[in-house]
Amino acid sequence: MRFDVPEIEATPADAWWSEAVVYQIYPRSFADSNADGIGDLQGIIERLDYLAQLGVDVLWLSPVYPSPHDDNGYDISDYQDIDPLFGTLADFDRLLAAVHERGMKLVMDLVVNHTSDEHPWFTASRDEGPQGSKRDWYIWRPAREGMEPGTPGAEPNNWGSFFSGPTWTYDEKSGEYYLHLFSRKQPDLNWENPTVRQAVHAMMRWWLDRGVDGFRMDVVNLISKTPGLPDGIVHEGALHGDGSPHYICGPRIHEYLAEMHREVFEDHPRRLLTVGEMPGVTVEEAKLFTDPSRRELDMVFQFEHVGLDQGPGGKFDVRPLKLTDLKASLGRWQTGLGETGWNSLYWNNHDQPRAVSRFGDDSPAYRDRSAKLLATVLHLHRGTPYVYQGEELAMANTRFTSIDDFRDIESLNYHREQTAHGVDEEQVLAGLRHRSRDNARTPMQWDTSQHAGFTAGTPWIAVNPDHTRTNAKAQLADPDSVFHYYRRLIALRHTEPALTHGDFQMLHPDHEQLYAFTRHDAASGTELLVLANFGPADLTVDLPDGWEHSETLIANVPATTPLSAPHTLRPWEARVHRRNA
Ligand code: ISL
Ligand code: CA
Repeated sequence: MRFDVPEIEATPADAWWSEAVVYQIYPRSFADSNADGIGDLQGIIERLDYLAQLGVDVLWLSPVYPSPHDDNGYDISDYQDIDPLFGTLADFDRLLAAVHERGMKLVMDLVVNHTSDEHPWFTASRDEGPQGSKRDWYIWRPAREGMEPGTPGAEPNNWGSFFSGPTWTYDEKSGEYYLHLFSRKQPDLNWENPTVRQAVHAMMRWWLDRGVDGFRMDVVNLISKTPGLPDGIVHEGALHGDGSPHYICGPRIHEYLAEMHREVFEDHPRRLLTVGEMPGVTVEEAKLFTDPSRRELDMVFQFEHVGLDQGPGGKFDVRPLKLTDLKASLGRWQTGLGETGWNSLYWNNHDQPRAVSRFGDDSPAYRDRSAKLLATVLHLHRGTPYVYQGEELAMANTRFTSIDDFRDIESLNYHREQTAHGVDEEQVLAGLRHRSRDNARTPMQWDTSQHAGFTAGTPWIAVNPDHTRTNAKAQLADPDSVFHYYRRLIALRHTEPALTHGDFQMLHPDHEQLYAFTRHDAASGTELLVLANFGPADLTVDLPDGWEHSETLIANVPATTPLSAPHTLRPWEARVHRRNA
């Protein structure tokens, strides 16, 4: 690995993070050291050897800043401290040092589309009224023309929030509304104001001076809004207007990110990692964001492949996924960012259902094998892979009996809004069981003990009862486990240049059960073939020419036979072959 490269590389494949695997920690659910039921920094420190053994290069921490936790820390009330729930700044410094000692890096979550409504910037903006010096740090508007302020429908526009309800909350004292794309406790910052941007840049430099290695930037493509904040279209069956065309990749987004690069990253002595989370971003936009010559971001999280199994009713309107759609989408991103730009690769995170339950088969027979298949497919794509805590164990969606089992504001608000509008509760719960973000947020499964070794107290959200079957302790002891399979895949990224540099070519794009592609690296003269059987039935495939005697690099079914033409793959079998080319 090449660390500490001071300049922007001509091609992303030359940057250190092109050979890196990132591991996402959701601190609240990772490891609790003091038995209060909530994961903390000391808990992470105690588990660092586990992560070093897995072999990941970078840790991304979901937010650990002071917060009222309306949205589990994505509502920040102080950007330059640690929430006492998680520890102290001194604990953070110890964590960072311990991460660096093990040769890993640490990336912080940067949440600057919005703050908490308890951040002093917002309380000043609200309480000092329209003439106050911080008023235009946020987005305040009067009621709609001719409407009585504070009455239903009087909001400045018709946008619906990500977390149900309107995006506006009325402040009686000043007689105006503030904008919040997420919860009412997450007011949007006004990025049009240069003082806001400077304050954000200064805060980022403060963390870099502390030694962090980069930022994952929360919904960073939403920070520029269309001037005038026009109404959105009201889609059939929707309760609010769709404001997204007016805030996704808005008019000044590239300007803001280029400015951030200049002000924060350009002169920094260390080469950092920056990844922008970007709902609704297109390949064309992503290419602009990640083109090294434009000096904006290193990579983005796109959302296309996690939206293919939803209907017109949105994320809780669950539809079956067609493998051909998944391949068409991921394949297009591979090609689109092949020459210029760089992909980040993920199946799940703290906002998505568990990968094995969504894209694989979490029945006992195929759970581990299909989890390994998903890992194989993802890690063999071109880009930087992200592993979400527990994914390396094949952690699955949990069982939710009633609404009382949920904790996430998105799920709770959705349930309240839908049932209030007369939607059948069973139908609402069915959607939530598949898609609630709480599926990803159940505690990390360390062992078979009562709360899976996560806490000696009462966990803030129930552990998945399947931890007696799926846990780190058992998997560390089993050389065929999902954990050890991930470890081998991660090691391959460090030793096999074709993973980083190879061109991507999709094979059989119209096949409904086979995910197959090649990676060709001219410089090292190697070619890789990936074959994955997405289903519980045997599958006989035609091989491309000349692969019969190739070497097996990795496979999820033990004692695999040599490749033959035609070749039969067993249920959920995935294998990678290598040859000189
Ligand atoms: O899960 C979603 C809501 O339907 C996503 O659209 C999610 O809100 C989106 O990915 C943005 O996520 C990020 O910002 C949110 C926060 O709740 C998420 O946890 C975070 O990852 C607001 O800060
Ligand atoms: Ca704790």
